[in-house]
Amino acid sequence: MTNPLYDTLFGQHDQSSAVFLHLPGGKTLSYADFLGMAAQYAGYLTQIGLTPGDRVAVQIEKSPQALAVYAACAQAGLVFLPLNTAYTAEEVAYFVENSGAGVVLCDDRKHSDLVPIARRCGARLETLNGDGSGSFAQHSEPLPQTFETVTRSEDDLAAFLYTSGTTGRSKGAMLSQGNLLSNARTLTNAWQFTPADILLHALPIFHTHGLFVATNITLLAGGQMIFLPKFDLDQMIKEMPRATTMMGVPTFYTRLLGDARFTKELTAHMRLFVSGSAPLLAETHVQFEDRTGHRILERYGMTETNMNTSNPYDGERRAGTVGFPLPGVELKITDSQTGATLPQGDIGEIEVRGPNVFKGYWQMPEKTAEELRSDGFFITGDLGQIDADGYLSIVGRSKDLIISGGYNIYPKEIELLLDEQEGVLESAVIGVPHADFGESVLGVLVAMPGAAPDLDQITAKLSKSLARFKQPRKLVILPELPRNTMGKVQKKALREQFATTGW
Ligand code: MCA
Ligand code: AMP
Repeated sequence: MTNPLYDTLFGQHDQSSAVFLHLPGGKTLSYADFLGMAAQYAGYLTQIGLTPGDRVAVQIEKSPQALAVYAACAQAGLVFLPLNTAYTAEEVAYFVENSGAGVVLCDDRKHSDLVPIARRCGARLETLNGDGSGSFAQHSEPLPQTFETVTRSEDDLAAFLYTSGTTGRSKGAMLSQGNLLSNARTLTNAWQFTPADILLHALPIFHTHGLFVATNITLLAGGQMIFLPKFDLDQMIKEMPRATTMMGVPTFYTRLLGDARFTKELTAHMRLFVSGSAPLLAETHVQFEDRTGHRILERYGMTETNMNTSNPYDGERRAGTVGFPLPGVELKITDSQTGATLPQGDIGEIEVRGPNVFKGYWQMPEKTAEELRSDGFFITGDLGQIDADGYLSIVGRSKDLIISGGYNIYPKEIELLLDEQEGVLESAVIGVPHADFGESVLGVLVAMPGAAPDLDQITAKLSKSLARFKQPRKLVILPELPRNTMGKVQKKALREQFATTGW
């Protein structure tokens, strides 16, 4: 095998006229046509001088073309670096600079903002729009629909996914071909995916869930995807009858349950519903079963590790738990201070080891060493407890993290910006309960003596720097922040204070 990731996920289909994607408007795209487009992209990326290991940063709308860039990177041995389409130019600048990307692909709307950034970073800027148009597509179009796959090994890097950090600086998680492949194989088996599966795909494809979980499994199994540009309740309900499986964040499930058209009849033919990326309330699990007769299969993963645990396909899917370690994944609950393994039933830090665990953070050896032990165990920052039957529950987080609608938001990044604003002495950002997104962002400010910070002006300023989903939904001013005797801000006390305010 010359290139394990490409050959296993993509190359196996290169002569296949079977449908890969169902697209809006009733169009379909076959595996062979998809791979022909990917080969043209691989040809162009190589023609412009990229060589194996170079990074390709991509901030484009969800489309077959966007997925073909992923395939092209695998085929040409390049590192695929997808970015949230909601990121501002300021945020993108950091990723391009930090990764040293050789090429940046964006859509027409972002182009003028990214020109100076690409120039400063010495990256080539090309456009690729959601409808498939753009300079990248134009330049690739005349090239052959075949490309000689570049030889790679399982240890070679396939993707960087940036994850924010508790220090406020994003870190590029380096994922190898072997990381992605091992998880794809494990999950395809665990969840019994076959060529007969049609996955209803409404997740974004710049994160692990929509890209490596949903897409890699479908590719490996040779199935099909109903590829929706985003979650849209009407579309989900319209397309459900054609699907066999669906994957989503908890917000997908609560939104579906909130619609009277989502009935037992609509889902009777479905084989599997998977949830992850954020905690699924046990109450949602129960309501879903009452309404549809299906028990949602909840699993647990991270950008750095892909999927770690899953409820069983056969056997009891236990509400409020994330199931058992997947085959090949070792999991232990440890004391956060000493690292010692705790007795079964105790609450502690979740640590995982296996072929799924990433290779470290790009050019951040110290950060890597803090989280990835020398024996290969990764310290997840999640707090867990294993019950007598071996089911893992996630009971909290040791890391300061907010998960809103499945997107991770690190308070520190927002606090650093708030602290710079006029009249602000200090700030604390917390997650407060939100009926739709699970959690949403609240910014608590303390004013400088005699100052009266202008909250509207601060909100407007943040919108230039931060993606919309990270922006506080509300800012409040307190006379002081609660602190413990060591002077550390007590976020738990703040969360309790604002828990019932209903944002
Ligand atoms: C959109 N908005 C959000 C979010 N999404 N605000 C906070 N949190 C969000 N997640 C903003 C919009 O910009 C808009 O701003 C307003 O909220 C309302 O947007 P709405 O139309 O309701 O949102 P939407 O477009 O329907 O999106 C909601 C969504 C989406 C469907 C839940 O966020 C989504 O697809 N989330 C999935 C994220 C995901 O794939 N996570 C996996 C990470 P305005 O107020 O200006 O109108 S991978 C991972 O976590 C690990 C590895 C794992 O285990 O999977
Ligand atoms: P990310 O950094 O986007 O990869 O997010 C990973 C984090 O999402 C994990 O560390 C958990 O805190 C959270 N997460 C993922 N799946 C679940 C789940 N099923 N239940 C609770 N939290 C989850």
